[in-house]
Amino acid sequence: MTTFVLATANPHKADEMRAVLVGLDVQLIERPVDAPEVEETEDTLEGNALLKARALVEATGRPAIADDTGLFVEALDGRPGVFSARYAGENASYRDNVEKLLAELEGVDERRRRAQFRTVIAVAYPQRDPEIVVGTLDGSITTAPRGEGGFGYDPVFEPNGAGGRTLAQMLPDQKNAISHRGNALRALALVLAKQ
Ligand code: ITT
Repeated sequence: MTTFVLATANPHKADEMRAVLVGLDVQLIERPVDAPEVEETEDTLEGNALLKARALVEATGRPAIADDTGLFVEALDGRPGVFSARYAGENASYRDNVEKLLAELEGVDERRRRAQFRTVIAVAYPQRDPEIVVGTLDGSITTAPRGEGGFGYDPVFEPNGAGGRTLAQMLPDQKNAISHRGNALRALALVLAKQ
């Protein structure tokens, strides 16, 4: 059984990763509390996922799994994209980011509120080349937040074909079954199964 360290400092992400990878013959361990913080200095999700995974390999000597996710909104030319965590400023809360997004989309009609969540997962190893997988989810941005579940932009993201519910109005398993992160993790499971 291979042990991987989860590079994420975001407990919501870690929970979703564990839930989707539960059937695999791998052990997932939490990021050590004293692991150095990684500045996300790259301008792509791939670049930042690799930075985070490689930093954890360096800190722990073990294979590491990192996720970098962005929300790409059509009417905003793909913003907030790779800057989704810091959209409303360096220490912005989820609520600040959601409010900024709704303000920027004020008056934008439904068709132009199309958006995509994209997750890139990088696995880095001490002695071999990294693996990269991608997962996406298409949907649109609502005009007001709805639902208490999930995290981040979930209350304003309505996936296509989800009966009008936002991701925050779904149970964790329902979100994981269709989400960007769930899709990336299922692709990762296939890659790990071949190793
Ligand atoms: P780590 O870098 O420690 O993994 P992070 O929260 O900083 O955690 P990202 O750099 O990938 O993660 O930032 C992406 C932001 O996008 C995150 O802060 C959330 O606001 C949002 N986000 C990521 N995944 C999401 C999801 O499944 N649903 C809603 N919002 C999400």
